[in-house]
Amino acid sequence: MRNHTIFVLIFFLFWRNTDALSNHTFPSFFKFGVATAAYQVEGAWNEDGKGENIWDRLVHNTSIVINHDTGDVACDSYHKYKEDVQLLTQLGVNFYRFSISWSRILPTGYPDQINKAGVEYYKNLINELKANNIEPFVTIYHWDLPQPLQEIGGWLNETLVDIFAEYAKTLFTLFGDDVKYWMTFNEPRQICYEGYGLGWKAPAMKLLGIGPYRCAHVLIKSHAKAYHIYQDNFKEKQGGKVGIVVDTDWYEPATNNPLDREAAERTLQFRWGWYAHPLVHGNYPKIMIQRVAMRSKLEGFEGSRLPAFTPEEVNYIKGSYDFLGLNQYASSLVKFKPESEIGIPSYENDMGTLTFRDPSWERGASDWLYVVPWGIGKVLKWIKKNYNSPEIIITENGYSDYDGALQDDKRINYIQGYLSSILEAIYEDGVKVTGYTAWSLMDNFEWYSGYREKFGLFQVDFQSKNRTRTAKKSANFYRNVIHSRKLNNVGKS
Ligand code: GBH
Repeated sequence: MRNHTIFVLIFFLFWRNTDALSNHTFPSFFKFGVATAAYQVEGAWNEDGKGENIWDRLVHNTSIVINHDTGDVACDSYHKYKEDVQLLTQLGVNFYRFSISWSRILPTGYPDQINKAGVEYYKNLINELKANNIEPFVTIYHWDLPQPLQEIGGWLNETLVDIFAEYAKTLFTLFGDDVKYWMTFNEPRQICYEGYGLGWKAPAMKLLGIGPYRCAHVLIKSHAKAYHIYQDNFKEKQGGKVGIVVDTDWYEPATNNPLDREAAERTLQFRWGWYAHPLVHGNYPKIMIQRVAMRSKLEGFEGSRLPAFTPEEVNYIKGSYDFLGLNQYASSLVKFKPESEIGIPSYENDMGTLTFRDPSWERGASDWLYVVPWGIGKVLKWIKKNYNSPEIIITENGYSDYDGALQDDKRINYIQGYLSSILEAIYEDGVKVTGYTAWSLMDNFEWYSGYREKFGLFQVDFQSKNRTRTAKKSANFYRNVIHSRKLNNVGKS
């Protein structure tokens, strides 16, 4: 652990290692992994004492998900985790990023009942990983809130701060001897904007200009509290790291016009800065505080729709991370937009920019997944510059298709292009990227897109009871990258 940190430090003192770049070789401390999330792969939604969560509720009670697909069985990883670990050893990954299902451990959401079978499942998974020399990277919350906590308002209720902290503490206590990388939240923007703003994801609330900010406020405080609990009670003994996972597109100004450039920067602030700025600098980005206050006032609100942190909270939140996780898939172009009329409060109008995609960019199956390898390099440089050059782990990156074909050359090109851009950011710009995670180990339940969009390195046969897994060509490709620690054929596509 210590050695690793010192090595990373020394490396970045001498980062102008252009030989390594021309060889396309990854630094020796750089780790490779793959990711999944509990609701997307586990299945067993009501087995062995697991409680109901907001995704169980959403798939069973609404028609939001395509084809009425559900995660009831998904990849059946709850029963097939040993097989999953075999796939991981085939790839030769250094770590596996998975999430823990809150309601499998605490069926009511509260720590009054601990579900033994749930604890055992994750102990078994972790033991199996360690027996195969694979490090567990654990996401504490990947979108599946226990339903009883939704009944009291979910992430709009401030008491969730304490409840989440108790859940996190339970996990540190149960698994912290073996888990050294913790991520509190996966993509808070999706939780808050799509869950409490647009209503696309559970709990599917449409509270455009109100819900997302209140949710984010509670999440950020929850994150900070979990971080401090770890710092104060576990860090010394367990020696792990705690971070958060924030996603963003790269936002490229559509033209060189200063107005477009300001709009692109503002979009990054509303997207990545919304969460990273409080953690690194103690508060929301200035432009966000200004704009939400300005529009709130014109709309007739007493105060800003963006809640404010107290000075004590600012101190408590500032610096509450050991690393930042970055999920990065796509890019957008941004143009200046004239101020929209005052009407229904909305996050989009608070941001007040126009984002769109270059029609010449190649697209995956997901309507937002444009293939822009240089975008990830620009995001990394931008984070380095604006957020005190943090340790960054790429916690997700990947490509979707519809057919889940074994000959998935487009996925290979995608990963190769993005990895190449990451290498450049490390060697040419000194960005402290210490790991890369491919999304996903296998095809799985893609939220409102059900089983239609497939991201896996392994194909899953969802028609078979067995949920048979088969390696795609990309699994082979990724294995070779990990084994050689090198990118071959860069530039070819
Ligand atoms: C991640 O979400 C999730 O963590 C993971 O569970 C999921 O399976 C995976 O990626 C693949 O989707 O700017 O309005 O065009 C990433 C989801 C979806 C987040 C698109 C940003 C932007 C839509 N991303 N979204 S928009």
